[in-house]
Amino acid sequence: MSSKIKDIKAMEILDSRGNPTVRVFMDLEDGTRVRSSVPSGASTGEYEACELRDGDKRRFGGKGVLDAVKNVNEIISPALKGADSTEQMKIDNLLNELDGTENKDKLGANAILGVSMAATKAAAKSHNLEVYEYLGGAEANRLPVPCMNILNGGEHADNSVDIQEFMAVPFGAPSFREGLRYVAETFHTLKKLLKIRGLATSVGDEGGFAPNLQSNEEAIEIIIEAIEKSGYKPGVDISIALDNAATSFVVGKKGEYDMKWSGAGKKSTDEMIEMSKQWVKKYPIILWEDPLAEEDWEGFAKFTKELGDKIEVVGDDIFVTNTKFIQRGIKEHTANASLIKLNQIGTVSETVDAVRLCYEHNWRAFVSHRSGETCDTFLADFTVAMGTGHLKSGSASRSERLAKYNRLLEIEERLGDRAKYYWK
Ligand code: 2PG
Ligand code: MG
Repeated sequence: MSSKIKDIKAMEILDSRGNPTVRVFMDLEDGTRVRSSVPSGASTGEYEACELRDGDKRRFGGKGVLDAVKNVNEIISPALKGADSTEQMKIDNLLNELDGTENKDKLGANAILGVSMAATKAAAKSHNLEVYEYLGGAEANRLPVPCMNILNGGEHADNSVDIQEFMAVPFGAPSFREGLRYVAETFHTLKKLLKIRGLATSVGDEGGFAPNLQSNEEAIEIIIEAIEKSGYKPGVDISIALDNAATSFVVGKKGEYDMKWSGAGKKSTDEMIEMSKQWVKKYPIILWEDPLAEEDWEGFAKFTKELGDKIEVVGDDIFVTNTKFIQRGIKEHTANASLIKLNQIGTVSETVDAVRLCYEHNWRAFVSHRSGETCDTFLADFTVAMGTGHLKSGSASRSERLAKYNRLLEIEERLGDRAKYYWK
């Protein structure tokens, strides 16, 4: 029986926002068949690998992915026929060679990633292994702390909150299962609290509530109340993580921010840092992602100098899971962690490289879904394989978010006594 690739086929499907995305089917000579689906971001970094969209306004407002599908079916599929699915690096290199551009502009990172993930899944299945076992080997036994995005703002919601994500982080729980319970309960309590105040309980793109609040601080305070009312201690059982996605606050020139949704108004880099320092003093914040914009490298370093010994400072748009930018960040002490999104860089091997680079320099790697998702659970297995210790996959609503958390429950159960759960 051979784990060689027999056929690859792609099709256009819809993601959780109803926008087109790529699904890839891979068949091996031994009869193995897998499929993988590619996610898509809204608050994207400028230097992310290219997400190829048709631009034909007559279909999905130009968001169709028929060109990417065609690239899989007509260029990638014939070139990869006969390649061994277990040779991940070789396959990913070949995909990059076929593309030939730095940012995967020709074939599209959505076409390339679909195939790259399918190869990992197919190789695992053909060897009767789970994806996390195949990718991570015998050491893959650490479950991530689920950073659950229970309140949405910024570009992920239509409300008066600037900060894109307010995450509940159950780092004090004894296991993944219990951690997930802690934050799911907090999510339900938060709903009750919002209802009592006459606020909306509709949800944003990642399944967190999206109420109109007076300020960003009010969002943090109501979450703290929800943690307490659920019977947990803020800062002991559950802490808070934020993603400003601050590139979306930028107005005019570098270092000028506008917290426009809440009306908090314009702020300089220094004022943003000052505000953050106050919040870290006042609230149980454990992690802060993209506190400043992707081009504000000096501001980021200043932020990390001020707060990096107290909290995890994560770069998302600024690093785009690209070792070139992470390397610069390490040199300039820009942050102390990188967000990890497979589709920002476009192949499994390059994503693994990004995680390894972080580890080599004592940085943390924070694995993330995208705001446009599918029910593909590759991310869950990838996180356990890499042993990153934390991931974010949205809230306790919307099945594309829960699919990853539920897969992690399965993995934890499979691991039994070997399963580990700790923050750092
Ligand atoms: C982020 C992500 C995921 P998007 O900013 O971290 O939460 O959002 O996928 O829209 O870039
Ligand atoms: Mg982000």
